[in-house]
Amino acid sequence: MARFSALLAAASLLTLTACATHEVDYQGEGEGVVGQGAPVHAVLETPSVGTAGQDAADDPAVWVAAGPVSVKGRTVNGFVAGTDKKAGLYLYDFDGQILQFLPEGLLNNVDVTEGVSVGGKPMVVLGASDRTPSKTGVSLYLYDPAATDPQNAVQPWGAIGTDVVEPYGFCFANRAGGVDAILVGHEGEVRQFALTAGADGKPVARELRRFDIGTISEGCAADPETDALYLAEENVGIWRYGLNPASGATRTLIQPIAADRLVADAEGLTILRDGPARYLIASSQGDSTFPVWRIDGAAPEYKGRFVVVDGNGVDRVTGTDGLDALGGFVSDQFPEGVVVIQDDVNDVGTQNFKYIDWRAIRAALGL
Ligand SMILES: [Ca+2]
Ligand SMILES: [Ca+2]
Ligand SMILES: [Ca+2]
Repeated sequence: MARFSALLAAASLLTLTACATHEVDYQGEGEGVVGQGAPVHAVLETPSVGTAGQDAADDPAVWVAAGPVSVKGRTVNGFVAGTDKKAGLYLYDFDGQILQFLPEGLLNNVDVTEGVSVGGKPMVVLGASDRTPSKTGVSLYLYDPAATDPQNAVQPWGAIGTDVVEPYGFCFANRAGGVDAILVGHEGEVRQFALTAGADGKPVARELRRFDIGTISEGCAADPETDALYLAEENVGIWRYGLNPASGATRTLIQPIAADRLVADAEGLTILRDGPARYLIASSQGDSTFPVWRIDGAAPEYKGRFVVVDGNGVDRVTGTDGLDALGGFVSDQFPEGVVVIQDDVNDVGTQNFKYIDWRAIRAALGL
């Protein structure tokens, strides 16, 4: 995403001055050197996002339903949401095909959660950091898993307004006390909100906590079971904060930027549950690898790194911004979980998302 070293080499001083507080997208400057990691390949990939010259895939989110649901007349058992940060939000099925596109503007990071009822109905909520100048905050979307009419789809719900200049990272935390929405600003500003639906059915966000990470940050993943909130500071490393707002700004650097482990930028973060175990997976964007930690114990335990190589007719993955993972049964192709990863350089067309079988990663790392 940020790729500031490449950016500085490529951009003119004029451009930098004009965009001092805004991201300039990394585009097609080469795939760079891929670091050491256990090789896996993707099972499938989505179509390229957007249109020619608009490389803009950024961040996915995976949701699996308890049973068959309907999206735009298609019967599926869940979906992958993926942002095109220059155009809006895609919904894909577990075969990588497009179910829906919402032309919602400059959406950057997206996450999905259950745990919110609207008008007494349990709903699926999607949230995305929104850099559209007229909106800056978190744009929210609703999906009704019980509706079966042919037009049932993800729909705009509302927004959380913020004082963050450039909304960037975003994740939900489904805690025992309710759902929190956590926004990370480009400059490392964190805003944590309690998200509910009001009597009028509209979203209500109450700020619970704010703190500053320090410098440019994006990746965000919550683990309510251990009361942990993991945040990636792109040029510093991965922090663990308390998820409970009462923990304030107390934090531990679980992984500094370091050769052969986590190479700047530290980008996307996600957590996958596999039986009793939970794993934190990060995007080490600078060397196109994915370090993994087991996090259900007292302290994170590093388990190794994987790389996504060419295979099964799908090109390798490099320069990843966002990723998301879900353990357990997803589909026949992903019976024990899926990891969806943004690919910065697709072999044909613009950027897209790759789907990896969790079993392949587990085997490659000996988990
Ligand atoms: Ca995400
Ligand atoms: Ca690629
Ligand atoms: Ca491809």
